[in-house]
Amino acid sequence: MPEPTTTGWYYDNPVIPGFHPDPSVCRVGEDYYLVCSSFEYFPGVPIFHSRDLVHWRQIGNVLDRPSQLPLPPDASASDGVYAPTIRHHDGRFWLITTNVSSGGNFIVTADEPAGPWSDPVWIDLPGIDPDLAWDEDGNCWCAFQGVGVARIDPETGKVLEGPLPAWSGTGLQWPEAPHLHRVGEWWYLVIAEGGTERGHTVAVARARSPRGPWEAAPVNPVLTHRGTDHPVQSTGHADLVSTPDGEWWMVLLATRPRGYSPGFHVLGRETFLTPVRWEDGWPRVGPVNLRERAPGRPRPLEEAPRRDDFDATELDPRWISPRSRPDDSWSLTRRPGWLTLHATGSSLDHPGCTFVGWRQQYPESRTVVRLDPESGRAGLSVRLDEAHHYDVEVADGRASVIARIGPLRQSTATRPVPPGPVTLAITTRPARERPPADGEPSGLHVGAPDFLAFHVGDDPEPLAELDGRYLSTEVATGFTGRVVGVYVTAGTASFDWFEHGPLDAQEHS
Ligand code: 6LW
Repeated sequence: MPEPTTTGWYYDNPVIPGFHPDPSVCRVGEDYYLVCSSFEYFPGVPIFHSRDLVHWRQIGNVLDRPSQLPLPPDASASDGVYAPTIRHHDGRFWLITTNVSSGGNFIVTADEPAGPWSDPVWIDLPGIDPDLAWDEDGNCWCAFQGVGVARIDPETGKVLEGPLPAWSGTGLQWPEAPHLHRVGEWWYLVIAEGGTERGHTVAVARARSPRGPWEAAPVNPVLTHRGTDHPVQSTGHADLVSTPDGEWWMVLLATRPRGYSPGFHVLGRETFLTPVRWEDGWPRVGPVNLRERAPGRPRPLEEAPRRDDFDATELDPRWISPRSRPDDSWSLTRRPGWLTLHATGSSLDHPGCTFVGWRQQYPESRTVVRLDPESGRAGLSVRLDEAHHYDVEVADGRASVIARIGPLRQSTATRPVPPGPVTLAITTRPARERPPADGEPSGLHVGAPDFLAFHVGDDPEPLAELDGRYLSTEVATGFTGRVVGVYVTAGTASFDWFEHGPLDAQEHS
């Protein structure tokens, strides 16, 4: 909760921590709505609501039916749904995005942001990162990676004019993430350049019409942290929004790398908020700080609970699964008050395994679950993808910690557990808080972004501790971030409750 000071209210960035990249935002009256990319996860495109741009609560997922999100069962990690754009026009919500695994660019619409959203209208336009904007004559314009602009019929997906080449940035790699905004007499084209890694930038051009001609800002990029020692890195992929008072703000993605050179970011690309200053008709932004002055007086929403007791009949929208979540793989009714999972695959190393999880949202975190393994093999896992995950699991009266790193898979520790329900926990801590273990080279120890400790039952000693760098984007590659969740790889198992929160704010249950 931000504290007022003599100079105003302040908030902490990122405003939506964890794997929430490529944010797009729109305002309807005093309400803001924001969406992010979701890649190979189902349901797809998380949607958030806020009344102050700072406090966001997830109200659903835009793509929550398989008919909206066709994904091949073996879609690669970080394929699937890329950067969406959300807009409100003519009393409806419009969302455009790309399924890079199946079908390309498409639009879905809804009367209410929490859904239901329509089935896709597919659009015959190339590339990724599509945008939507309407001009005063009611024409709908779609800008996309490259950057091109086409006039489309958003109801049918037909291209009516173009695509016309627009502005391709200043010459850096990957001109992408375009968003068109009408501000006064000008159309502003906000793009990202330089790639989504440390060289990421935001650049701007403007024109009198979406058809151009485009004039680049006198100083581009308008935002970058490249080459700095700022704790926030990779700033880019931005969208703009104005408040009812006429202030402008930018949402963008950025990372928080830690550990020794080259640094490792483990929570994926996160959503940050930063004020926009207009100077001589051009937006100026940054640096993007971990603590910023808030837009007006905060109007917090009710916070989402950090614990799920599985007392509902539907899964909370935070639960995501790689590629699909077949109806027969999970149940909240078979054993009321418990989440039951049935195995659909025999290993987390391959697509098709039963796993439901939350994005890891706190760098220093604690995740706890109460598991009844019943007759199954089940546990708690932190995953980047099939080739990068750490698991603590129970089967046949034993608890084990398993590390899968690239082509290597190892069971690192094991101990007996009594029959019946058992509590499993995973904590993530900064490396500095963990002295090197006996015989461990200290250089290795300081290089880690964090350490993960795996606990079984009431034992205060972890069953194993593992270096977090192997569950980072720099090692695993791709566009996602850590997801922590429950799984079953044989038979059936049930979970009584699940908690995920900051390390120091949680109580044991
Ligand atoms: C996204 C592109 C990008 O489509 O990464 O950071 C891609 N920007 O704009 C995947 O998130």
